Amino acid sequence: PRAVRRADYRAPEWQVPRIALDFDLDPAATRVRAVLEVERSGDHNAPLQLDGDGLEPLSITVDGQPAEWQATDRGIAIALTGERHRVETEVLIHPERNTQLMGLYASGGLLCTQCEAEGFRRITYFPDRPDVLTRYSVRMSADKARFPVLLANGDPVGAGDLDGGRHFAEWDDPFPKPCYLFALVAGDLVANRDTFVTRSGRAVELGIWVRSPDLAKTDHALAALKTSMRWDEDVYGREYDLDVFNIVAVDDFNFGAMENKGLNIFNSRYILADPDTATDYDYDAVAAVVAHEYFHNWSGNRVTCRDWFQLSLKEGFTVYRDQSFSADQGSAAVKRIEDVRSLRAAQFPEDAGPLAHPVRPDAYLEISNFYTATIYNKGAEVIRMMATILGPEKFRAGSDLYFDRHDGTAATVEDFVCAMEDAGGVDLSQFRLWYSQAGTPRVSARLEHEVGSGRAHLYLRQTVPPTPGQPAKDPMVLPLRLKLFGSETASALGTEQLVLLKDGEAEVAFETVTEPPVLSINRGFSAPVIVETDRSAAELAFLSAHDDDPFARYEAMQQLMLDTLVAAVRHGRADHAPVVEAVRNTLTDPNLDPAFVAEAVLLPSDSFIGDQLAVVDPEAIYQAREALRGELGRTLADHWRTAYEGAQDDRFEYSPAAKGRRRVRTVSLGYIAASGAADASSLAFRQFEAADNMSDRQGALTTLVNSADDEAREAALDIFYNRYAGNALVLDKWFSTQALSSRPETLARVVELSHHRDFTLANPNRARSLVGAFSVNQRAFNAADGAGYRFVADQLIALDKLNPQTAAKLVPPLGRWRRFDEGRAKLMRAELERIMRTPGLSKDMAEQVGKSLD
Ligand code: B3K
Ligand code: ZN
Repeated sequence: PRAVRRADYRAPEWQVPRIALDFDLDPAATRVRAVLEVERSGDHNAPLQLDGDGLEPLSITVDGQPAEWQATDRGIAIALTGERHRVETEVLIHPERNTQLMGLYASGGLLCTQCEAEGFRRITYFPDRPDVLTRYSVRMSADKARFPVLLANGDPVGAGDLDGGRHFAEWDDPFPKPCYLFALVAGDLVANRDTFVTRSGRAVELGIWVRSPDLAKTDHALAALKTSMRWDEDVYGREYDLDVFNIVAVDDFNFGAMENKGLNIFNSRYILADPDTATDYDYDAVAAVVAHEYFHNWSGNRVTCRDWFQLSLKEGFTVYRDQSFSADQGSAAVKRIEDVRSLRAAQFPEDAGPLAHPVRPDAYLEISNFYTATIYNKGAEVIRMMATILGPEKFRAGSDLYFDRHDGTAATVEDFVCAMEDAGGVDLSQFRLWYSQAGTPRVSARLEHEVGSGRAHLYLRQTVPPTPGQPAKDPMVLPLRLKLFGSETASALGTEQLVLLKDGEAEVAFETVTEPPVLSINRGFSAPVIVETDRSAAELAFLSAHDDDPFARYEAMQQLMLDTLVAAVRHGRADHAPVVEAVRNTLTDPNLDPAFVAEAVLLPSDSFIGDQLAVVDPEAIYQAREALRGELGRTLADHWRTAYEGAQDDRFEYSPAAKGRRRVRTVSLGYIAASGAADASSLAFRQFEAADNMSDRQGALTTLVNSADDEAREAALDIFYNRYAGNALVLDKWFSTQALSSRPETLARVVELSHHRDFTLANPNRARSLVGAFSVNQRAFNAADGAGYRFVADQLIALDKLNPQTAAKLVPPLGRWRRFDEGRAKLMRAELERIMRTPGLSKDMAEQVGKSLD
């Protein structure tokens, strides 16, 4: 396969101002008729190139006459003589055979589409690139009994009955859009409906469409939708623009959801929620994804991307917008902690490994592989830094300017940065390196205090590590929020400063530092960097108790835990006392929000500990972490009990405070179990049985699944399985909880589960719940004999035949071989090589595996 390069971008030679699509829907064979009005763009003789993938052409005409067309490596080419033509094609496609879930496919009795990034070419011949903007009118006909509901983008304009038990519907989308935003859904669906009145007084009909048994689980999503619509008006001045906004939930979906104009299609896991089946984490994720897709209506749809290298233009910005939205709905501090935790879990390793790429990549083989944590989450951090540098008013002015200038067009990352510069009156030339240089910058910070003069000096230094194709880097602009605290009075020494570190090295001077200062740096995680300081355990403990930025407080505690755990892995033992005391302090501080406490007392994950080490030793890391957990559990036993009992509610309530209490309960239960208390498993079992909500139930199940009490563990798993048999989303939890278990028999269990009658690779959620979850279980996946690697490779080879996109997403854990000892590295490479040799390997997998081996 040939790489697509950003530098090769050429504007389209033909535009398609209008298309009329006519679908004769049938799961086995659907006939698609397309009438394209095409228009020559500029002075050239190039033929019209239409993409097509797996289409069976029935007829192709130009201006009513059979066309002269050639098959090309990516579709067809038609030589045209005039400025404007009417090109008509008719093709046959087979939704039921579509296991890739790209294009038009069948899921649980529905027919639905997924076109981003390049699925539209699997539906009809079309220039499948985001800079071709077209007005769509769509007609669908289908069997009325099987498919009573027919939805598409835009507004409904007609419907009626046809002969033979069929019916039709017509939809019109007045907004020109790229074909990746096209969607249709046909099926037996019911809607949870409501009306939203925009701030200019237009009424919008909202509908969340599901199969009828799921209707009761849609209230949360609907409420989140209305909250997001209002929020985007209030915070960004963006109003909704069509008369209807529909969301459909489907069970088989390659990722979270899709922002098709006026017709979002969702993985059902990000719509359906009720207390019995969804955890608090699920509730939050539903609201965040609903908001994210809704926000795309402006950041993505009204202003779209010129080419796929600009993907972060819509994704980074929209993630930033959904993060800000979620922060406004509950605890902003806890939200920031969660976002940074997932950045560190997914993006930092990506940026440090063989798949590292800039936020605006330069080349790809398969664009689907670039829907990454770097494009999304690092992209959001880049937007956040611009917001920090500009301040809220100028940032808002910049976003207004961006939307004004580029509404109705396909824009670039450069356009966004220019709008920020123009509205903010700032020069972001050097800042642009965040888009072109990959790798996580490292900052070292050393603070020196001169007791006599009352001066302090902060010495900062930055380095950006080499990444594939980028051996040498320039210094970047790092906005570092920092503050000093006096270690004697425990109060702030001056106000917070925003330092823009632009050079390799810099020095910041502080006056009237009258007592020994402690450095609080990168507060709020103002820059997505790794900070190295020489702060002692005592200083970190001090900050964890006294810093007035909650994120910085959390961060100090994490650093203290990390230093302790890394020392334990390196030397086989470490002084646990400072961590124990800091956790005690946090647990007993009556002024802290319980939700914050629950986050702050959690130890860093096995894999984040691994990221700090030159060579990951999964077994030693696991032992060190368990030892510290046990020590915390035993030494603070009474506190965990008090916290556990104090956080008990009589009945489920969905509020930030109640969520915080549930979180404290489950975290405390985990520590009680880690302490080895004799009653731990009966306590967990009681919580498991008494729970009136999934957070408590799954929290208890996780504790039991990790426990050595075979009887309790197996009983809980059986009860859980039987209670939720038939509920796919909850069974996913049953699979993933076992795949994430720290029990020594996890690998054997996972292999057994891969033969379970409820296991299938055909459903992406299910595949991820077992294979995806297992491959991030650092200890089990990295079993020294390579059996974990072999299992995952076997599954990926099988999955690639069905669904390359979902398979390729699961490659990165195997690509981490450089981080391990020689024995494991060899075993991992052997599995990657075996995958690479598989006949008929997809382009998706070839790219991911090939890069992972390099
Ligand atoms: N834009 C879609 C993602 C499409 C992924 C295609 N491989 C969902 C989102 O980010 O909102
Ligand atoms: Zn998105």
